[in-house]
Amino acid sequence: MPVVDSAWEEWLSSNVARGCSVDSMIDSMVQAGFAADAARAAVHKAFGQEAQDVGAASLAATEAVLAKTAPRTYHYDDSPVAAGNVIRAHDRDVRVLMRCERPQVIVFADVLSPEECEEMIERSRHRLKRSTIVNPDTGKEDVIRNRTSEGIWYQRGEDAFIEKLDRRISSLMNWPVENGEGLQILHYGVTGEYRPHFDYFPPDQPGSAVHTAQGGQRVSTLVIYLNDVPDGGETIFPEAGLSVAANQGGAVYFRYMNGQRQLDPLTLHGGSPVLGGDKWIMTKWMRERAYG
Ligand code: PD2
Ligand code: ZN
Repeated sequence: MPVVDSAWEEWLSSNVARGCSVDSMIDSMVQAGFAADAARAAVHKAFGQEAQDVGAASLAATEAVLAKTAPRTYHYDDSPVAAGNVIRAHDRDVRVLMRCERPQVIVFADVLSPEECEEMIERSRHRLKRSTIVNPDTGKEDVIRNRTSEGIWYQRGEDAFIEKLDRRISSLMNWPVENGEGLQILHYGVTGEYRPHFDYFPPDQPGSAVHTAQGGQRVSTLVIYLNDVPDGGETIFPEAGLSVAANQGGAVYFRYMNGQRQLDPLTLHGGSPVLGGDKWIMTKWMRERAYG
């Protein structure tokens, strides 16, 4: 049976920081061979540690009360994204391919040019950090099963190129650039996947208050595809029965927090396994307020 060694500690803290749910993390550890009790204890410890670090327990309690008193049915108010078939986004015209109202999902083409996609990939290729663990029983490297990818973050406006993309994305999402987290690049190889999850921080989980202390809750996401994935790798919304294919320069937008601070459970989503080739994405998460 595996033990919580330094690789697992790192996995735990990075998944807490990434906003993964308690249940999904326990599930992944059990699938990797941990006993359920041991997995539960390790995950709760990881969340507890973060909450203590910023003294956020009272914030967690407040968020939990808000979640209980909020109306149960998510109200679909108007999305901030502009109407029309083509949206002028800062320096570029972006085509709308599909809009879904419940959940609020929009598929775009041409958010980035092929050259911009290639540049992002080349800049990132050598800076990726692999998400692997060493299996103490076999000594082999095991991939983390709910998120088999490797990634890297860029600071908002870190150079002129990144700043241009931050501005374009902010204009497209019609949300202030200051409310955006830094861009994240993820790379998946064959079989790589990202199991279904919410991008928002579940209010009833103690670890969430740590993440919302700065900038508030996440409100919307834009996932941009940096390459054509030959087979598999779609972004899926299982509760809505939606699937978006990865086409270079295209993107999927989804909004999960409305003006009343309700969160939309229909935005459960994942990256389905890559079956051929590889997959590169760039993700922007927007917050309620200025972030960072
Ligand atoms: O790779 C994807 O399609 C994907 C799926 C779900 C990315 C994310 N979530 C994300 O970056 O949050
Ligand atoms: Zn996601």
